[in-house]
Amino acid sequence: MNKKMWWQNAVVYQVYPKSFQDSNDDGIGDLRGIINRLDYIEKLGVDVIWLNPVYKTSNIDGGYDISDYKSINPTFGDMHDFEELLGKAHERGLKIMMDLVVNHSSFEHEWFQKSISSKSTDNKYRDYYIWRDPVNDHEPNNWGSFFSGPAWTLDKSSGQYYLHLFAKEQPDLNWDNPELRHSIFDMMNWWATKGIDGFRMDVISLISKPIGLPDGRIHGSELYGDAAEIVANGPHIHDYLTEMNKHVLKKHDWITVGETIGVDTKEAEKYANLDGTELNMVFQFEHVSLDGNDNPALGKWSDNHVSLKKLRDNLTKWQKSLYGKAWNSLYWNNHDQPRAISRFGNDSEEYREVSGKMLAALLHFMQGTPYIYQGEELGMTNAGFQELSQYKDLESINAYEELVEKEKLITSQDMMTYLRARSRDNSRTPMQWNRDIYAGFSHVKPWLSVNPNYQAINAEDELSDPNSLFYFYQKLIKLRHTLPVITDGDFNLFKENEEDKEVFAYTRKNKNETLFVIANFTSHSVTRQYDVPSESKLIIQNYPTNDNQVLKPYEVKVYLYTSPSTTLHL
Ligand code: TEU
Ligand code: CA
Repeated sequence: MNKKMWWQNAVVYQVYPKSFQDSNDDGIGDLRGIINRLDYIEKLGVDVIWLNPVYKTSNIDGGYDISDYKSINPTFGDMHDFEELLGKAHERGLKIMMDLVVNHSSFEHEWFQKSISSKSTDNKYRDYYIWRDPVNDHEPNNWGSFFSGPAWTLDKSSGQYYLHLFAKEQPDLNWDNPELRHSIFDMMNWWATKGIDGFRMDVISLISKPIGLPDGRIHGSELYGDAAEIVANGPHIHDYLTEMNKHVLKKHDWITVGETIGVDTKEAEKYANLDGTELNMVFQFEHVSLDGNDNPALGKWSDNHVSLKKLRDNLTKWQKSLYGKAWNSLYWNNHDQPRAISRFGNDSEEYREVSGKMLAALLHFMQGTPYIYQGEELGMTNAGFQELSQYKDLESINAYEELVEKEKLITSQDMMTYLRARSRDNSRTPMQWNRDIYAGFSHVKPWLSVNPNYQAINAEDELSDPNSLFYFYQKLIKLRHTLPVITDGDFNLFKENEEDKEVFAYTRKNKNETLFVIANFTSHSVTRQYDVPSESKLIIQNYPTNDNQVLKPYEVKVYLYTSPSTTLHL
């Protein structure tokens, strides 16, 4: 694959349907709501909408527990609504990428219902999931679930345990069974006939389990072993994805992105290789795992702030390692991560907008396909919940129970602080459309509280302000579509920037053009010596004025100039 693929020049907008727009006043977002907001998404200028799961679900984990891969969650609408959404998106030149959740299904899925019904060898569905006998009257191994508690649940009637890396209502599918794999490939091709434009593949790095299912490492005072690090990138992962590519992906001009927990740059080179034998790109987790708790037993639960050096080193590593070999995805946040401005910028009234613009520019001038999570383009912030009862996400609720009540590892007050910093609900609060009650998301009380700051942060106000964050994103997207160097240029940290604690600066360069991006990560002014050719154009900035060599709080400036000639003049 040498020519540029369409998705290398694309920008993706992520829609979490439950929180985007309610059209029928039940307090829950739906497909009709998305249809009604297509003008808004089109105006932003993105190319692709990634829809979080819209399938029939048991509703345990925000739709990531699918009970029927071929039907639509009735709370969101029906298949006609879906087809209408797809058709109307296509009319506007917007593509739709669906979520593919096939590491596990819901326990209510027909396959699991048949699987659990009997362990007889005539029951071919038994082997669609991962069943094991108890070991010394206990779970088959020490693995913990991502959502607290053990990763195994006993089925009393057969006396065997089934594996679930997530909730017990999300049993893991057995990818070592070829018939299961082909059932999934058929289902993917069935969606292809509907005309969808690709898949985001949920925890796809976890589908090939290690042989013998050995115990995981126990970190600190944790109760369970770490399954993720030994399950990720299992023995057959690349065989299974190559097979999927052959039976499904290579037949379609799709965008595909694997959500890949536990993937480093070496592994990413395989998943997202430029020969196109597996996936187009992956979501790596490194840059969103740098601010975890110093106590490994607490994992992601912390309110630490990552140092600029660590963040810059990590992003630089991904930019440089994948260059010419594989393709990056670029993201600051999504439905599982806290809001970017609250985490990496500054969500105070004074600096919210300017730091949001700085983060946006820094990411959007890197190489890869950028993902914008709904509300990011408005500068939405973390939820700020004060009560445990405001949280709806099972990960948060279970973690509180396990860490505060059961293990007594931390105080309730500390956990509330950590939830405010890291709960997945921070990004799931309803989209802020306007100043009406419930922010224009619904006319009734939404399923999750609206962030009270919707009076100050909402789409309607930003659409009427030419200097808003919304239009800044719109401009970044336009620049990506028009300046090839953003897609194909190489990446280099600005000289001697490796140790800088305040400034992140880099160049992108191809044979014609060079970009110079310089950003102040702090809330004070700094000065730096940098020279750009006198004919350089300042193509985007987040302050109305530019003082040479000075960077105001969270200031970002991006210069474009002709690449210095590399030919020798004798
Ligand atoms: O996420 C995988 C996953 O492990 C993380 O979301 C994890 O929960 C996060 O890093 C916080 O600790 C995917 C989906 O994106 C997520 O919404 C699902 O809950 C999960 O898989 C199970 O399907
Ligand atoms: Ca609704």
